[in-house]
Amino acid sequence: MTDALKIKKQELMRFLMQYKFAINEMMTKVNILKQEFTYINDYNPIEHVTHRVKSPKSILMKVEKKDLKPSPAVIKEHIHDIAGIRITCSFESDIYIIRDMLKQQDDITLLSEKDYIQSPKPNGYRSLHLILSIPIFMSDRTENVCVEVQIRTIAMDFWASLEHKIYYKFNKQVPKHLNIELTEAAEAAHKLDQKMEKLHREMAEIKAEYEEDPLEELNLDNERFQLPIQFLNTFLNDDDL
Ligand code: 0O2
Repeated sequence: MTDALKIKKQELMRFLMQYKFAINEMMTKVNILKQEFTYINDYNPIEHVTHRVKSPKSILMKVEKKDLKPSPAVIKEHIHDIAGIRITCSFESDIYIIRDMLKQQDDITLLSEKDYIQSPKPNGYRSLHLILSIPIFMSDRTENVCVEVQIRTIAMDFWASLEHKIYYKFNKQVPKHLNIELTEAAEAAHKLDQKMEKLHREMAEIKAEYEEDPLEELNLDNERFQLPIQFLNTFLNDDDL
């Protein structure tokens, strides 16, 4: 490899690293929100989280598709899903709670939002897409980096994964009857989400009525501690001051 190419490869690595760091920052935030929410509301709104940095090959394909000048500055300005995070929730209402929790963080800027839940795509695709910008503190500079966050339910994710496989299996030319069945399946997934949300609400009401948090016990990050009542009293006194 010539020296010039080596230098270019290093630059490319530094370019992609900002996206990796942006994902790391966002993942820390998501994990904190998840733990805090779980403590306050007594259930975990996030089933699982996946992330990826777009491959150089996929970035290049997007550059060509969008007819962009292949320079780092142009790519950074126009391609917003180089860093991608997908958050899968149990219930549709959780999606908007997580969106709001992310939006209100001081160092996060919401650049755009596409709500394919309120307005599904014609094929039935549902998901909430956010483009967020987050500052990354590098050794010699601060970079504001875009991260695409897709938030969806388990049912939406199940459907999207299968649809994605079918789409690529048929090289984007899906037979008509499969498209119709996929749209029907999306509708069934949506009905399931509505049913599960209703059950979840009913359960929450019952729980609020019958369950009490025992005072002498503390649950911190799934670890149970005995809580001496004297300690609790001390804490309350300090807090009152
Ligand atoms: P990958 O491999 O998932 O990253 P953009 O090209 O991003 O500037 P666009 O198309 O308006 O503009 O973006 P949009 O609508 O926000 O959707 C981008 C991503 O959402 C896709 O990424 C998919 O991950 C997902 N998505 C959107 N529509 C569908 C759909 O009909 N089915 C499935 N399964 N996923 C969808 P990429 O770049 O296509 O690929």
